[in-house]
Amino acid sequence: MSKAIFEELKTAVVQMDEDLTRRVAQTAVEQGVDACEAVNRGLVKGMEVVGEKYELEEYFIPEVLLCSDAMNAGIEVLKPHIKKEAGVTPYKVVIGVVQGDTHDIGKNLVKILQEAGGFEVYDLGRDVPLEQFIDKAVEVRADIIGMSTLMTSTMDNMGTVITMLQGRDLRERFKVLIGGGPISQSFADTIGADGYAPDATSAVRMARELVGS
Ligand code: B1M
Repeated sequence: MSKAIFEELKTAVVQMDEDLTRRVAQTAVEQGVDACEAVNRGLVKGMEVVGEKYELEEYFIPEVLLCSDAMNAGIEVLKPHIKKEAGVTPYKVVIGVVQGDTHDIGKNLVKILQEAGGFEVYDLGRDVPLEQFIDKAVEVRADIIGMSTLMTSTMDNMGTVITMLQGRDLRERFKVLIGGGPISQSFADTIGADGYAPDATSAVRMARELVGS
């Protein structure tokens, strides 16, 4: 049963159908389908197909934007039903998409799942000036700085933030977690990040590991 709903969510995103995505998400909620799974196995899978179509030049920017609107409509319905972990220490994460990059769909998913996982998340948004990651982390006494990027042209900005942390003698104060399409464990090792996660679910797991919770 859940499998069919996941497939319908995926198709609705690929078909750019905001209303249908919202309706299927609502059905998922009514049928007691796990909301987190509906996001990961339905909506995200749909966006993956959209990414492939974009690369094959079957879809262009207007279509991609309509698909992401459909995905966001589904998330709006499902988000209040994502199970929150109660009673965990509220570790703080400052998260954002690095300067030069406006892709924020993945970062938004990471934020939602980290919040559900009990973290207090400060979202800086997208195209974030690099100093802001550090200034905000200092201001809120964050435990983790989380950076996302989808573009090869902006991934080096993550290393720049780490260099800036070292320059301000703050490197030991924050754990640095990174992710996004072109990011890999070996890139994380190269720039000296503390953790890398390939998807939103593992971003929660990795954040926990980094703070030892
Ligand atoms: Co753009 N885009 N795009 N785009 N876009 C890509 C990324 C691209 C790979 C497509 C391609 O050409 N093959 C390419 C980058 C190429 C490269 O650098 N090598 C690209 C380009 C070039 C561009 C423009 C420059 C196009 C142009 O204008 N000529 C432009 C960028 C402008 C800018 O930012 N300066 C652009 C614009 C756009 C849209 C506006 C149309 C739209 C973005 C809408 C939005 O985000 N609000 C868009 C989209 C949607 C895509 C694709 C098709 C899909 C990305 C996506 O949302 N995936 C993408 C192609 C692709 O990925 N196959 C493409 C779904 C999302 C759930 O996955 O973001 O990977 P993802 O997030 C995952 C994981 O990566 C991970 O968890 C998430 C959830 O599981 N993760 C983290 C992400 N952040 C993390 C942080 C963590 C941990 C895990 O810790 C902190």
